[in-house]
Amino acid sequence: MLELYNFPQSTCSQKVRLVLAEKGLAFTDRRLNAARGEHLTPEYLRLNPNGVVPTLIHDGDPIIDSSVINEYLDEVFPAVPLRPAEPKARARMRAWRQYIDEVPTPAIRPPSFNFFIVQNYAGMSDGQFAALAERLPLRKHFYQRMGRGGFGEADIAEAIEKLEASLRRMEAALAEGPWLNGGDYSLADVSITPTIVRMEDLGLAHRWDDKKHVAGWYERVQMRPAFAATYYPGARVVGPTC
Ligand SMILES: N[C@@H](CCC(=O)N[C@@H](CS)C(=O)NCC(=O)O)C(=O)O
Repeated sequence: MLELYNFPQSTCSQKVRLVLAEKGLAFTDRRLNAARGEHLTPEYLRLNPNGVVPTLIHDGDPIIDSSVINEYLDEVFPAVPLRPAEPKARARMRAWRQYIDEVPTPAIRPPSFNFFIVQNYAGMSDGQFAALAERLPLRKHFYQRMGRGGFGEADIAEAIEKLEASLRRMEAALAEGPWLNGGDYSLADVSITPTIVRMEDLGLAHRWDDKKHVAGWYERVQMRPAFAATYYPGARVVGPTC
Protein backbone atom coordinates (compact mmCIF):
# COMPACT_ATOMS: atom_id res chain seq x y z
CA MET A 1 0.00 0.00 0.00
CA LEU A 2 3.05 2.32 0.34
CA GLU A 3 5.69 2.74 -2.35
CA LEU A 4 8.57 5.19 -2.30
CA TYR A 5 10.29 6.36 -5.47
CA ASN A 6 13.67 7.60 -4.29
CA PHE A 7 17.42 7.76 -4.76
CA PRO A 8 19.53 6.05 -2.05
CA GLN A 9 21.77 9.13 -1.60
CA SER A 10 19.22 11.92 -1.95
CA THR A 11 18.75 13.98 1.19
CA CYS A 12 15.06 14.57 0.41
CA SER A 13 14.53 10.82 0.01
CA GLN A 14 16.35 10.17 3.28
CA LYS A 15 13.94 12.53 5.09
CA VAL A 16 11.02 10.36 4.10
CA ARG A 17 12.83 7.07 4.73
CA LEU A 18 13.57 8.30 8.27
CA VAL A 19 9.85 8.85 8.91
CA LEU A 20 8.81 5.52 7.41
CA ALA A 21 11.39 3.81 9.63
CA GLU A 22 10.44 5.78 12.77
CA LYS A 23 6.86 4.68 12.25
CA GLY A 24 7.77 1.10 11.37
CA LEU A 25 5.89 1.33 8.08
CA ALA A 26 6.66 -1.26 5.42
CA PHE A 27 6.98 0.10 1.89
CA THR A 28 8.04 -0.99 -1.56
CA ASP A 29 11.40 0.64 -2.16
CA ARG A 30 11.44 1.90 -5.74
CA ARG A 31 15.03 3.03 -6.18
CA LEU A 32 15.59 5.15 -9.24
CA ASN A 33 18.91 5.70 -10.97
CA ALA A 34 19.65 9.42 -11.24
CA ALA A 35 22.54 9.09 -13.67
CA ARG A 36 20.26 7.23 -16.09
CA GLY A 37 17.58 9.94 -15.72
CA GLU A 38 14.96 7.54 -14.39
CA HIS A 39 13.29 10.48 -12.59
CA LEU A 40 12.69 12.21 -15.94
CA THR A 41 10.77 9.55 -17.84
CA PRO A 42 7.22 10.39 -18.99
CA GLU A 43 5.86 7.71 -16.61
CA TYR A 44 7.61 9.20 -13.59
CA LEU A 45 6.73 12.78 -14.56
CA ARG A 46 3.08 11.74 -14.48
CA LEU A 47 3.57 10.87 -10.79
CA ASN A 48 5.78 13.87 -9.98
CA PRO A 49 5.72 16.69 -12.56
CA ASN A 50 8.71 18.30 -10.79
CA GLY A 51 10.99 15.48 -11.95
CA VAL A 52 12.53 15.04 -8.51
CA VAL A 53 12.49 12.40 -5.83
CA PRO A 54 10.92 11.42 -3.52
CA THR A 55 7.40 10.47 -4.50
CA LEU A 56 5.26 8.44 -2.14
CA ILE A 57 2.46 6.32 -3.56
CA HIS A 58 -0.26 5.53 -1.07
CA ASP A 59 -2.98 3.17 -2.24
CA GLY A 60 -2.22 4.19 -5.82
CA ASP A 61 -2.17 7.96 -5.29
CA PRO A 62 1.06 9.99 -5.54
CA ILE A 63 2.08 12.39 -2.78
CA ILE A 64 5.05 14.65 -3.58
CA ASP A 65 7.49 16.96 -1.78
CA SER A 66 9.34 15.46 1.16
CA SER A 67 8.01 17.84 3.84
CA VAL A 68 4.46 17.38 2.57
CA ILE A 69 4.94 13.61 2.46
CA ASN A 70 6.21 13.56 6.03
CA GLU A 71 3.24 15.54 7.37
CA TYR A 72 0.94 13.29 5.37
CA LEU A 73 2.49 10.17 6.85
CA ASP A 74 2.13 11.62 10.33
CA GLU A 75 -1.54 12.41 9.70
CA VAL A 76 -2.42 9.06 8.20
CA PHE A 77 -0.27 6.89 10.47
CA PRO A 78 -0.41 8.68 13.83
CA ALA A 79 0.47 5.71 16.07
CA VAL A 80 4.06 6.97 16.46
CA PRO A 81 3.50 10.75 16.41
CA LEU A 82 6.23 13.02 15.05
CA ARG A 83 4.40 16.32 15.56
CA PRO A 84 3.42 17.84 18.88
CA ALA A 85 -0.32 17.85 19.58
CA GLU A 86 -0.42 21.29 21.19
CA PRO A 87 -1.04 23.94 18.47
CA LYS A 88 1.68 26.40 19.49
CA ALA A 89 4.29 23.66 19.81
CA ARG A 90 3.15 22.35 16.42
CA ALA A 91 3.52 25.84 14.94
CA ARG A 92 7.08 26.04 16.32
CA MET A 93 7.84 22.67 14.77
CA ARG A 94 6.50 23.89 11.42
CA ALA A 95 8.56 27.08 11.67
CA TRP A 96 11.65 24.90 12.08
CA ARG A 97 10.66 22.83 9.08
CA GLN A 98 10.11 26.01 7.05
CA TYR A 99 13.49 27.43 8.03
CA ILE A 100 15.20 24.13 7.24
CA ASP A 101 13.48 23.96 3.84
CA GLU A 102 14.50 27.53 3.03
CA VAL A 103 18.04 27.79 4.39
CA PRO A 104 20.14 24.67 5.06
CA THR A 105 18.37 22.32 2.62
CA PRO A 106 19.17 24.44 -0.48
CA ALA A 107 22.57 25.37 0.99
CA ILE A 108 23.79 21.79 1.12
CA ARG A 109 23.24 21.37 -2.63
CA PRO A 110 26.18 23.36 -4.13
CA PRO A 111 28.87 21.60 -2.05
CA SER A 112 27.14 18.24 -2.62
CA PHE A 113 27.01 18.76 -6.37
CA ASN A 114 30.65 19.83 -6.51
CA PHE A 115 31.74 16.91 -4.38
CA PHE A 116 30.05 14.01 -6.08
CA ILE A 117 27.57 14.91 -8.79
CA VAL A 118 29.48 17.05 -11.31
CA GLN A 119 31.69 14.04 -12.05
CA ASN A 120 28.66 12.56 -13.84
CA TYR A 121 28.96 15.35 -16.43
CA ALA A 122 32.70 15.04 -17.05
CA GLY A 123 32.17 13.04 -20.22
CA MET A 124 29.46 15.34 -21.62
CA SER A 125 29.92 18.12 -24.12
CA ASP A 126 28.59 21.58 -23.23
CA GLY A 127 25.71 20.96 -25.62
CA GLN A 128 24.77 17.67 -23.98
CA PHE A 129 24.85 19.31 -20.56
CA ALA A 130 22.70 22.21 -21.78
CA ALA A 131 20.20 19.68 -23.16
CA LEU A 132 20.12 17.87 -19.81
CA ALA A 133 19.41 21.12 -17.95
CA GLU A 134 16.56 21.90 -20.36
CA ARG A 135 14.86 18.64 -19.35
CA LEU A 136 14.68 19.50 -15.63
CA PRO A 137 11.28 20.92 -14.69
CA LEU A 138 12.39 22.24 -11.28
CA ARG A 139 16.17 22.57 -11.53
CA LYS A 140 16.89 23.92 -15.01
CA HIS A 141 18.26 27.27 -13.81
CA PHE A 142 20.10 25.69 -10.89
CA TYR A 143 21.96 23.43 -13.35
CA GLN A 144 22.61 26.32 -15.71
CA ARG A 145 24.09 28.40 -12.88
CA MET A 146 26.20 25.45 -11.76
CA GLY A 147 27.48 24.64 -15.24
CA ARG A 148 29.25 21.45 -16.19
CA GLY A 149 32.26 22.20 -13.98
CA GLY A 150 30.45 22.86 -10.69
CA PHE A 151 29.73 25.89 -8.53
CA GLY A 152 32.28 28.64 -8.03
CA GLU A 153 33.86 29.91 -4.82
CA ALA A 154 31.24 32.59 -4.11
CA ASP A 155 28.37 30.09 -4.26
CA ILE A 156 30.22 27.66 -1.99
CA ALA A 157 31.07 30.42 0.49
CA GLU A 158 27.42 31.49 0.62
CA ALA A 159 26.34 27.89 1.17
CA ILE A 160 28.82 27.38 4.02
CA GLU A 161 27.73 30.62 5.68
CA LYS A 162 24.09 29.49 5.58
CA LEU A 163 24.98 26.05 6.95
CA GLU A 164 26.99 27.65 9.75
CA ALA A 165 24.06 29.96 10.60
CA SER A 166 21.75 26.94 10.72
CA LEU A 167 24.10 25.12 13.08
CA ARG A 168 24.23 28.16 15.36
CA ARG A 169 20.44 28.30 15.44
CA MET A 170 20.33 24.60 16.28
CA GLU A 171 22.94 25.02 19.01
CA ALA A 172 20.84 27.69 20.74
CA ALA A 173 17.64 25.61 20.56
CA LEU A 174 19.32 22.39 21.63
CA ALA A 175 20.62 24.01 24.82
CA GLU A 176 16.98 23.54 25.94
CA GLY A 177 16.71 20.19 24.03
CA PRO A 178 17.08 17.32 23.92
CA TRP A 179 15.42 17.72 20.51
CA LEU A 180 15.10 20.67 18.18
CA ASN A 181 11.54 21.42 19.14
CA GLY A 182 11.96 20.63 22.85
CA GLY A 183 11.26 17.39 24.67
CA ASP A 184 10.11 15.15 21.84
CA TYR A 185 11.78 13.98 18.64
CA SER A 186 9.79 15.49 15.77
CA LEU A 187 9.66 16.20 12.05
CA ALA A 188 11.97 19.15 12.75
CA ASP A 189 14.77 16.76 13.72
CA VAL A 190 13.94 14.59 10.71
CA SER A 191 14.13 17.56 8.34
CA ILE A 192 17.63 18.62 9.33
CA THR A 193 19.18 15.17 9.80
CA PRO A 194 20.09 14.47 6.12
CA THR A 195 21.80 17.86 5.85
CA ILE A 196 23.93 17.18 8.94
CA VAL A 197 24.81 13.70 7.69
CA ARG A 198 25.77 15.17 4.32
CA MET A 199 27.91 17.83 6.03
CA GLU A 200 29.76 15.03 7.77
CA ASP A 201 30.20 13.16 4.47
CA LEU A 202 31.55 16.34 2.86
CA GLY A 203 34.18 16.73 5.57
CA LEU A 204 32.39 19.56 7.38
CA ALA A 205 31.87 17.89 10.78
CA HIS A 206 34.46 20.22 12.33
CA ARG A 207 31.76 22.89 12.07
CA TRP A 208 30.18 21.47 15.25
CA ASP A 209 33.42 20.99 17.19
CA ASP A 210 32.50 24.16 19.10
CA LYS A 211 28.79 23.30 19.32
CA LYS A 212 28.42 20.66 21.99
CA HIS A 213 24.62 20.59 21.88
CA VAL A 214 24.59 19.90 18.13
CA ALA A 215 27.25 17.20 18.62
CA GLY A 216 25.19 15.54 21.38
CA TRP A 217 22.02 15.77 19.31
CA TYR A 218 23.75 14.13 16.34
CA GLU A 219 24.93 11.28 18.57
CA ARG A 220 21.35 10.73 19.78
CA VAL A 221 20.02 10.86 16.22
CA GLN A 222 22.48 8.19 15.09
CA MET A 223 21.44 5.90 17.96
CA ARG A 224 17.83 5.78 16.76
CA PRO A 225 17.06 2.53 14.89
CA ALA A 226 15.54 4.55 12.04
CA PHE A 227 18.97 6.00 11.29
CA ALA A 228 20.57 2.66 10.36
CA ALA A 229 17.49 1.69 8.34
CA THR A 230 17.71 4.93 6.36
CA TYR A 231 21.47 5.00 5.87
CA TYR A 232 21.95 1.45 4.61
CA PRO A 233 25.24 0.67 2.84
CA GLY A 234 25.48 2.83 -0.27
CA ALA A 235 23.20 5.59 1.03
CA ARG A 236 26.07 7.74 2.32
CA VAL A 237 28.25 9.78 0.02
CA VAL A 238 31.77 8.48 0.23
CA GLY A 239 33.55 10.76 -2.22
CA PRO A 240 33.91 11.69 -5.84
CA THR A 241 34.63 8.12 -6.88
CA CYS A 242 31.37 6.66 -5.58
N1 LIG B 1 11.11 20.05 -2.60
C1 LIG B 1 11.42 18.72 -3.07
C2 LIG B 1 12.82 18.71 -3.61
C3 LIG B 1 13.22 17.34 -4.09
C4 LIG B 1 14.61 17.33 -4.71
O1 LIG B 1 15.25 18.35 -4.91
N2 LIG B 1 15.08 16.13 -4.98
C5 LIG B 1 16.39 15.98 -5.58
C6 LIG B 1 17.20 14.95 -4.78
S1 LIG B 1 17.43 15.48 -3.08
C7 LIG B 1 16.24 15.46 -6.99
O2 LIG B 1 15.41 14.62 -7.26
N3 LIG B 1 17.04 15.98 -7.93
C8 LIG B 1 16.98 15.56 -9.28
C9 LIG B 1 17.94 16.29 -10.17
O3 LIG B 1 18.76 17.08 -9.68
O4 LIG B 1 17.86 16.06 -11.40
C10 LIG B 1 11.25 17.72 -1.92
O5 LIG B 1 11.56 18.09 -0.79
O6 LIG B 1 10.81 16.60 -2.16
